[in-house]
Amino acid sequence: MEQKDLQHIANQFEINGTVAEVKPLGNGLINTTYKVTTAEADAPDYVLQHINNAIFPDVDMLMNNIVAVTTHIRKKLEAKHTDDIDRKVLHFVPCKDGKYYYIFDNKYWRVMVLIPDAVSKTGVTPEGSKIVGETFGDFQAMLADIPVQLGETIKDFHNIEFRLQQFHDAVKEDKMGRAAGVKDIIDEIEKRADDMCRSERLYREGKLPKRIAHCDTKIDNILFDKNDNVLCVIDLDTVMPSFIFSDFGDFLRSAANTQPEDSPEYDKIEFRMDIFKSFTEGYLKTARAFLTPIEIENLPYAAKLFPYMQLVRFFADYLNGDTYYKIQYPEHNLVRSRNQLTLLKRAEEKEPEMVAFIKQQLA
Ligand code: GN1
Ligand code: MG
Repeated sequence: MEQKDLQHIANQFEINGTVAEVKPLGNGLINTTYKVTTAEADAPDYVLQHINNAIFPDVDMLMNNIVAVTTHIRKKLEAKHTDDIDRKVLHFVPCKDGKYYYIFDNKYWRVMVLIPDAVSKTGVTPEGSKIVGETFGDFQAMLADIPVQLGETIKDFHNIEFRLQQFHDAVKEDKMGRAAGVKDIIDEIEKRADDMCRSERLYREGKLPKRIAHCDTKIDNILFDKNDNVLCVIDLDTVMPSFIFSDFGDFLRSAANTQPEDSPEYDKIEFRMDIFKSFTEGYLKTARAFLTPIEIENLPYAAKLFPYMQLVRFFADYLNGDTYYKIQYPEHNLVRSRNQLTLLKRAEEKEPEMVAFIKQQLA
């Protein structure tokens, strides 16, 4: 995209200062991001983002969610007299017409204030996992009493009954003729299906609430200052009503696996209890006050649900001919499926230890 178009887009938003330059920032896989530098030394710089409308079809809902969430968090921080609030919550900037996005060239764009001197981290350590647990527990806690109803930016994203329906359709259609060769995986999925739908059943019975979850819980989605203090949670596109299990389980699915999610070295896959323990300790510290006994009791279930759900999603995609997840070789989604199945089995073996650890934390 040309500099003059990028500057034109940036200028549709209510920014302070004069746009001097717009240049690429970071390397996100979903959205495309730019830094907007303003000419004046005392004016903030901004982040301009092209929103991936293929993954997030309802941009209106998406931005309504994000503005509701950031506004609510800001109020909470103000009530606590937190210092430096502008660095502790993202601040989105409206357009001159009041909307929080601008359409140019059939693409959706948004702007937020750049938080200066912030750094991000990647990788998994027990210390880092404890911070992730605390930070996302706090994020959920601040949103536990948000007064507005948010939308599901990806419908049924973490609904296991819906994911199993997609899997059953894929088996029935068997578009690629792959089902006969992978009966063992179909059986492994089927034999756990009933237990794994527990969350949706509890929800229907009114025993399990949906709250606001981030749904992409990882250390990469936290900004830190230069002294390693947490500033804020970022990447709010998947923030939506869900079970708290979404953040708890999906973090462990990726962080507690000793192998990458597409490694074919299944015998090297372990479910890391050191990560489980430090993450859970951090999470309970900030989330405990609002969690119900049923939510707490089902945290080990959540640690199994997410490898299971990802198995179901990768495997359905394999049967459908690999239309959702990008693949590098024909059996890639099958390898991912076997990897997640192995992780699930390793997590199942650790369940008694998880239960004991949580009990000890609450004592
Ligand atoms: C996708 O794009 P990425 O890697 O952040 C997927 C997640 C899966 C993950 C598995 C919108 O996330 O739900 O857990 O792949 N995101 C979407 O690798 O489907
Ligand atoms: Mg992501």
